[in-house]
Amino acid sequence: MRQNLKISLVIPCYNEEDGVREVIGRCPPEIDEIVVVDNNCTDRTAEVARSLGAVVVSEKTPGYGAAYKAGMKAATGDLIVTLDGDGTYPPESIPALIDKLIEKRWDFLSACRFPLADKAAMGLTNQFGNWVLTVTAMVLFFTPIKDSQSGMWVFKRSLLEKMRVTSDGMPFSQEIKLEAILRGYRFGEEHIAYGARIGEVKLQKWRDGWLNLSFLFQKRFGLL
Ligand SMILES: Nc1nc2c(ncn2[C@@H]2O[C@H](COP(=O)(O)OP(=O)(O)OP(=O)(O)O)[C@@H](O)[C@H]2O)c(=O)[nH]1
Ligand SMILES: [Mg+2]
Repeated sequence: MRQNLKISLVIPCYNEEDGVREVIGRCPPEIDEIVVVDNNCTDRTAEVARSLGAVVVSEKTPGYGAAYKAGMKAATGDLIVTLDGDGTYPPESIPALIDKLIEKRWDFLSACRFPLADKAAMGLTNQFGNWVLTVTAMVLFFTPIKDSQSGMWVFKRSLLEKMRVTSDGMPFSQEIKLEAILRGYRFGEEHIAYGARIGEVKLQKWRDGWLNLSFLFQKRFGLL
């Protein structure tokens, strides 16, 4: 509990047995429920997560968005917090982010990775890709945003009733933020320290970057 609210943490995982062990180990006591989504893992992600007290949801449809849809359906908290199962986002910052959401009366907080606390945590092509996607989102949707691709959010679970988030893949991340903004929810960003990844890279940067970019145009022009 934090601010008298029940807190659910949802972690999508595709083969993150080492990462998820570290992430759960770093979770502060304020988190009431940890939902780990096993997205066709072929390693011991599910066993590790269960042994550390997480609820494990199995999702067969591949993809980051499909994993999140299943995990959010299973979450029961008043607030949903998300991050990757790879140790890049700081679980230690969750209580402070919740306090910020309440203090600012926001409905949706997105943790902003830029400027990078650790320059080595993200390659230059990924930094450039993030910049292109964020600027495109700003221009197409006339909205200020600093990090459209961040995977760490804190939001009221009740928002899920109104938001229409469709993507099963990586575009889910920008889509959920744009949905929050376009539906008129109070949206804000707060800086966090982003670190280097544990385990193998899953993102296919050129393919996923292109899919994310074309998704923005499809959403803007009502083609979804
Ligand atoms: N890429 C990818 N990630 C998935 C999938 N299903 C679940 N995930 C998890 O979603 C989270 C985000 O994916 P990442 O591969 O870390 O993507 P990223 O953070 O943009 O890229 P890097 O951390 O730099 O590799 C991780 O915890 C993944 O394990 C999937 O089908 N594809
Ligand atoms: Mg990651």
